[in-house]
Amino acid sequence: MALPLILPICLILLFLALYMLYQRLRFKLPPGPRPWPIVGNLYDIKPVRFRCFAEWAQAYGPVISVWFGSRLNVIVSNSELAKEVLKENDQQLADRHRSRSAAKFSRDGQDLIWADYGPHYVKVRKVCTLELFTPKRLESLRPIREDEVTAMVESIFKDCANPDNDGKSLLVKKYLGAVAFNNITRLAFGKRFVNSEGVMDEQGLEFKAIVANGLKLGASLAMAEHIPWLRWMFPLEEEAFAKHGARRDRLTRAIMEEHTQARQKSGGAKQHFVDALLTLQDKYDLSEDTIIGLLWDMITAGMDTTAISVEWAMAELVKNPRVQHKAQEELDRVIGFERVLTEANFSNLPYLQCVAKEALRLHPPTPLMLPHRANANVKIGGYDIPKGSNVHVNVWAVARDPTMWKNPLEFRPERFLEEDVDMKGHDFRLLPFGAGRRVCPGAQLGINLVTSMLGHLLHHFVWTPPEGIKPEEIDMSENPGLVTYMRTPLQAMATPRLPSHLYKRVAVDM
Ligand code: HEM
Ligand SMILES: *[C@@H]1O[C@H](CO)[C@@H](O)[C@H](O)[C@H]1NC(C)=O
Ligand SMILES: CC(=O)N[C@H]1CO[C@H](CO)[C@@H](O)[C@@H]1O
Repeated sequence: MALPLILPICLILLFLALYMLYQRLRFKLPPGPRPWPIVGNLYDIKPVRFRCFAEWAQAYGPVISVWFGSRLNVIVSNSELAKEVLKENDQQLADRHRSRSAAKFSRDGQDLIWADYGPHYVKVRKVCTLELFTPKRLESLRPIREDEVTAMVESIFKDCANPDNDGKSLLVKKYLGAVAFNNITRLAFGKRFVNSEGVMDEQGLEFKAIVANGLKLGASLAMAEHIPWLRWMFPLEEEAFAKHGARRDRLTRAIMEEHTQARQKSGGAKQHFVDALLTLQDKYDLSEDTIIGLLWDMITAGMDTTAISVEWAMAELVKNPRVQHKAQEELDRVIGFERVLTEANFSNLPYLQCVAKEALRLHPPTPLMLPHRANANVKIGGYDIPKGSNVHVNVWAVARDPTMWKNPLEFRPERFLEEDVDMKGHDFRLLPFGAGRRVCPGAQLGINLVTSMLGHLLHHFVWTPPEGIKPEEIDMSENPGLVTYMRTPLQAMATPRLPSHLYKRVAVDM
């Protein structure tokens, strides 16, 4: 039966094998593990990719080739090469590789995160830096962040005080995820989908379902993703993608419509991203697809990254009581026992800032950043990187490089008091937000959120391991994925340490 089918498949296979061979002969590619025909190194890569790539870098050197199917991926693992990628060759390496799901969700890069470098990208990035992430707007949205962080404190306090929870530890992630969800959706959409009793409304449920469904769709493709000629076998997925997109657009349009009506009624625009984008639509010539894409970029890029960073930081603080006490001493000295901290106090809390930085050094939430793609042939570390290859910087490995860092595996925030190291893309030893043209536009917002959540958690509570667990027994291994959760979500005991009237949410209505 299948003869007419087998022949073209064989031809395609042959073509792919020859193509890989051609690239390997024509170019001086970085060294790496030996690829298999068709699948390349896909079956050699261990699930926690950045650890696997760091091991290979030990064996083959700081720049390696890894084949995902027939596509070349280059991973660099030291600060010198990170600089070559993100500074010297920044412009040639500023395109994005879009996985199939990313391509679908972003309508082939009509948003920011998944857009290739070009006029559209430059325009949208300008909207971000000149309009959305300005210090002024971030400052005006600060009450929302403080509302959400104090709501988190209140909800932990209630759970601690509940006699049913006596002697039980808390699942830390639950609280962090809620803040992140509410905070970011509120900054972006200007909506709180949860009422004061913690009950989520219909739009909120729809919203959550869309986020969860997106993750599921994104994860379902691993095989067909890298071996394009297999895709015809999965027609159902195409339909699922289309449905998902339509559902997302419907919800977003409804929210946008609410804002437009509110604006017409009140005559003034609010500070939320959705209002900003709608009022700037004409000035920057933004399509509706782009506005929807941008709003969802903020949700996907901002939500998990901040919650994950705080969870890792809390795990380190439970493991290192010395650091926790020192941070609490600073909070007591600067803020005292009669007030709660605000973002205005950060500048007087240098040690707290170092704790956040040290956590982002050891546990960057996107250890391989996002995949950059070469739009021209370039040279990195003396090797050829052909146009169309993907380039990753293993920022996790760079920040643990023993030739750059003293005792790199030790959680010691003091290192940043001794030597101030920038983490927003100016110092290539520490790149949790990337660097160059594609650097994270939400870096300052992310740092504020992480520092604020950590500060409140430490000022209000003492954190200890669950009963019967020693600090050194906490599992610090990572879950596989583009963003790196803890494999075993952190469980910890929280003991209040301030007068009880300070555990009230500071609600704002905006
Ligand atoms: C601790 C928190 C965060 C970390 C560690 C982080 C890290 C990163 C990294 C590594 C990249 C990729 C850079 C590259 O490809 O070179 C990125 C991109 C991005 N981030 Fe963040 N991020 C955080 C929070 C946020 C927040 C709160 C927002 C917005 C609400 C945000 C919005 C974005 C966007 C839109 C991009 C795409 C930029 C582009 O492609 O040009 N991020 N982030
Ligand atoms: C903390 O910030 C508040 C304003 O939010 C300010 O009144 C107070 O003086 C600050 N305290 C310190 C020590 O910075
Ligand atoms: C629901 C809401 O708008 N605010 C939440 C912010 O995050 C904390 C974290 O637990 C929740 O308790 C709040 O309800």
